[in-house]
Amino acid sequence: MLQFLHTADVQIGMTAPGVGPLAQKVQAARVESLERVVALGRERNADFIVIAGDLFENNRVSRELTMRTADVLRKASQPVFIIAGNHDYYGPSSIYCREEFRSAGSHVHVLSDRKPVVFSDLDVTIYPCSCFETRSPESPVAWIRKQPGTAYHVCIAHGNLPDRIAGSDHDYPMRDEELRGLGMDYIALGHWHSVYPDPADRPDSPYFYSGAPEPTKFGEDNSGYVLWVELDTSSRSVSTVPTSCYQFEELSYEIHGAENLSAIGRDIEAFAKKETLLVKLALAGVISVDVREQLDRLTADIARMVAFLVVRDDALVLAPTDDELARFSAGGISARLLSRLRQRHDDASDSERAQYARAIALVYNMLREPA
Ligand SMILES: [Mn+2]
Repeated sequence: MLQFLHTADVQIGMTAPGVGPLAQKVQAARVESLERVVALGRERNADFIVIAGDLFENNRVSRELTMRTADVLRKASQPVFIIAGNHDYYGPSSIYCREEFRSAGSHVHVLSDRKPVVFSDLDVTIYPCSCFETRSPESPVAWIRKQPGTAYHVCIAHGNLPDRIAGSDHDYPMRDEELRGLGMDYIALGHWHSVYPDPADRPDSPYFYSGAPEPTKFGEDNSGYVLWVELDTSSRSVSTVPTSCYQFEELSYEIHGAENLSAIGRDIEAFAKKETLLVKLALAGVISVDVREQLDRLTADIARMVAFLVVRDDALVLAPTDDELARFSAGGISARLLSRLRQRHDDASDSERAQYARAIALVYNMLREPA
């Protein structure tokens, strides 16, 4: 029986653009996610921990952060097997050659050579496939020939499956059938930030991406997990364990009236942990000035509730109602301008309507500003 944790793409040192004042905390959460993986290893009495590349964002991560990472790994109570990914690729300037990283200790194995490594006390042969540059058109697993000698065989690789993502032929491509043909008990992959495949759906897959233990941005599905693997000579089980601190949610709404606003409020309310929730609201539709004002109050409330909020409203256009237009003196030039723009808007072709809606919003906002 062999049991271990599989993680990858911790991307320590990555800057978190687009999350404003939260950037530092989101950055710190990446090291904290590694701490949780190490703690899980201890709790579950893992035989080892696999880090399948891109532990670091690049080879220029600060000395301080490198030392902090080494410190976390030093506390692991079992061997840690690391390969270099395409971000922290192995070479003379590798972060893994630096003194501050080496302080992690001798149980932390950076498996930089592409050759089988036997850990006889665990009865396992590891086939590590480190990266040596940022991109490569060659398969990182092409060199592997399964060798006899141990009960278990585990491959660790970092790259892409071009059969699933077209145009990724230069990111260390690996073919599905190539991976199947290796005869491994488990292939631990890194590079994708999402768990793939879902072990609940495809428990017999020869390979798995663990995804990043902490999400890196909006729009990343199934990120924030580590995989727990149990191998027996006749069976295998793979399951996900949540490790993330922050949750990135991208929500889209079509808004036409106040009734759509309450749906947004309800959806946000439904999230259990708002203090670690980052929300991107993508809004589209045509709304009156009154609805716009209600929306602004709602988003201000949401911003106070969650860790971070960004509102994308380029596709949301303002169309003042007749009553709203009447707030301007009848027959005055502003009312005439607005009503003509609205007439143009109503008569315009589909492709031109949006520009008139934007013009109305712009003029309306300028007119209602105090002089
Ligand atoms: Mn990568």
